Amino acid sequence: MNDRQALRGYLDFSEEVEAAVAEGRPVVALESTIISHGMPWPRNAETALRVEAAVRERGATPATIAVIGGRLKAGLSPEGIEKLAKAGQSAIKTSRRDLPFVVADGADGATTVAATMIVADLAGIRVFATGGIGGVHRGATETFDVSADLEELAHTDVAVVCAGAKSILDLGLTLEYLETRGVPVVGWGTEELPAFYSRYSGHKLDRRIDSVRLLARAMLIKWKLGLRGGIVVANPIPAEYAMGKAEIDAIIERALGEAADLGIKGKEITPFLLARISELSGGESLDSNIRLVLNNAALAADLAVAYAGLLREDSEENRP
Ligand code: PSU
Ligand code: MN
Repeated sequence: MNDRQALRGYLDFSEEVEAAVAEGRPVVALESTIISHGMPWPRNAETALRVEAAVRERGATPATIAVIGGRLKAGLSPEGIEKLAKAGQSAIKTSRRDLPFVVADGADGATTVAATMIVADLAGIRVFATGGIGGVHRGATETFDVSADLEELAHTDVAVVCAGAKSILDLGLTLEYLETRGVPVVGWGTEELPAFYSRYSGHKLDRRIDSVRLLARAMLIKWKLGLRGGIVVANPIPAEYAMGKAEIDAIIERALGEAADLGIKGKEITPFLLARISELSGGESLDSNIRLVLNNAALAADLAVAYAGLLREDSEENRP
């Protein structure tokens, strides 16, 4: 039994994703915690479907990733999306440590960036789009709260297109951690790490990239050299949808204060903050959030197209 057959015991491909992967056509993985825990019903379901459409529009196949009835899914049906979207915070937020248990229980799980990377990798998908990644939380020097997303980026071969990370995190420490673990963080058309709702964070990046072809080449080279791990592609929110820094900072501070007062920690903290920020900003942050995810999906699709093209050229060149 080869690896792919062994995987069949746990992983289901949607028909379109299976065909695209088999034929070497571009595929973009999409996460599902952003659906259940990142946005309120019904805009979460609407957005998930729009994001899939945005990927298709640019010539790639979307593979929304989740666990349904204990099966890993690479490519979720609209019913699957709706199920997780309606479940909201009661869906199991599934990161690396949770994955085997959600499968063993035959349960439904919404996959985080870390778990989505794992399933994408198993499915042979190298490009993934989301909103924001997890990172080093503020106060982590006391709490040790560092998202498993960062460890996953250190060893799983998937490029993650995101709008940076929310400043609920300590963005400076997040960059330091990624540097230590050898994870490239590149700015798409920017020298600065974007801060999700805002195009700017004040943290300079080491590398700006303006060409998907170059980025795809770097991915190919990294993995050919056996330099395992992901790449963070930080894509700033389009200026017209960005929020004012003072406004969003005040909301984030308030949400962080409430979380501290309530003693919220562990896997609950990020979903709590996401939901409070959305409530406190009266929907404006939700609009920005949706726009930036669509923007990331389009870039990820372009990157997947470029990467698939390079892989094809590469295999033709190396044909005996
Ligand atoms: N940050 C966001 N939106 C999100 C998340 C983080 O701006 O939806 C979700 C992602 O699924 C991410 C997870 O992988 O939260 C990180 O959770 P934790 O910090 O518990 O690792
Ligand atoms: Mn955490």
